[in-house]
Amino acid sequence: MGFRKLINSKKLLSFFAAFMLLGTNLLMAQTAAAGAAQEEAPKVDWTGVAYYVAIFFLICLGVAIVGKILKIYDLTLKMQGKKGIKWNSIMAVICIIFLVVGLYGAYWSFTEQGSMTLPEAASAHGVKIDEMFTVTTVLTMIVFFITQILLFGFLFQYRHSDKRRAHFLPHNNTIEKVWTIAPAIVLTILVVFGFFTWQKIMNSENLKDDINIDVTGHQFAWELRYPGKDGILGPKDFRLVTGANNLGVNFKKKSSFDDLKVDTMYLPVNKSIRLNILAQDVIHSVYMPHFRVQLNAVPGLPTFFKFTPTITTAEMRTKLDDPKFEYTLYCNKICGGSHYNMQKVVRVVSEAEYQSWLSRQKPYLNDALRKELHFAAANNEQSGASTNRLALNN
Ligand SMILES: [Cu+2]
Repeated sequence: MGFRKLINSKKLLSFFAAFMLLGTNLLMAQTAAAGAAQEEAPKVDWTGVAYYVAIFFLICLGVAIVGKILKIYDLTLKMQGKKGIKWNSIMAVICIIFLVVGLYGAYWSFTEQGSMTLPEAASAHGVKIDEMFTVTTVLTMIVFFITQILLFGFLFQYRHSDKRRAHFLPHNNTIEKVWTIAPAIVLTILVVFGFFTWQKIMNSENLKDDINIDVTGHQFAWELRYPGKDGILGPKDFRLVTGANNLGVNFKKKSSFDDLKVDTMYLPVNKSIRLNILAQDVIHSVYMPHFRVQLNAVPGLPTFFKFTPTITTAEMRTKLDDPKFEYTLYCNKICGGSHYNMQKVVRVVSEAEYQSWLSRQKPYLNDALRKELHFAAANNEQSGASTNRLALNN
């Protein structure tokens, strides 16, 4: 029983939690300081988690002390036969202050942080996603403002008064029905609206003029593979992955020979792009915020996303008045320590620029790979496909 009491003790648990928090914070601070020590004299950074926790506890202590003083003052008033402090009125006023400050906070976050939202969608389906987002935000904001004003307004208006008696309302079917059915209808409309939009976006038909691009994630980079002149990406097999052939492209198949390895993702404007999304180790996520594209890359579960870029990089630079603007492909699953490294520049260009860029790209089948695979045509670039027979190690 003694032990049970011990583990149920709230004080002890709170102390343990505070201790863990401080300990972790100190440990993190030390690691950071150790890294910094090599370059310059270690600086003690007091603005860690523990600093804010301490400030919070101090504020709580301050509030508790003021509360106690008021309580004593209240008791002395009563002992002198006077009327005590009107706590209900104080609470009601605090509620109104909370409402006004809170509403101003919501307004402030819209006006201040609102400028941090993404620029206009640069893809055809992105416009629909933005519309959906706007409708949902407007609807929820209307509900938010009405409910908050009613909630705190009622708290103020109907605070305790000796002249008024509260009505006991144990159950009311009409009210229950209204607050169950009304949100259910609104949510159903939103979900159905979203479902149809998603169905339109997820066009699963593999059209001939789609540009197929393989995006493979591994810790910590994205690998991009474009089809060559034949427009077909060669097959891949994880058993063929080696240092040089890190995607495991099957070079027994002819369609693999002209595949291209690229660094920057170039996309022709107004063309349907099909991203084949793959992962080699852990779950990554293809995230291209400007095109409103995001899909997980799961090992062993190849998937794809089709979209059509509509605004070129140059046009976007003029629109944003930012000559250095680049579209980017990120990983937005925290997939490990260097996850932040998983970024690729995406450039949307005209068809002509795209073709000229494509002609300058290097084939995936480079010299090192030819050597590794004992490729017959290692020293003969001119040889046709017939001599491109492979003698794999196995
Ligand atoms: Cu990742």
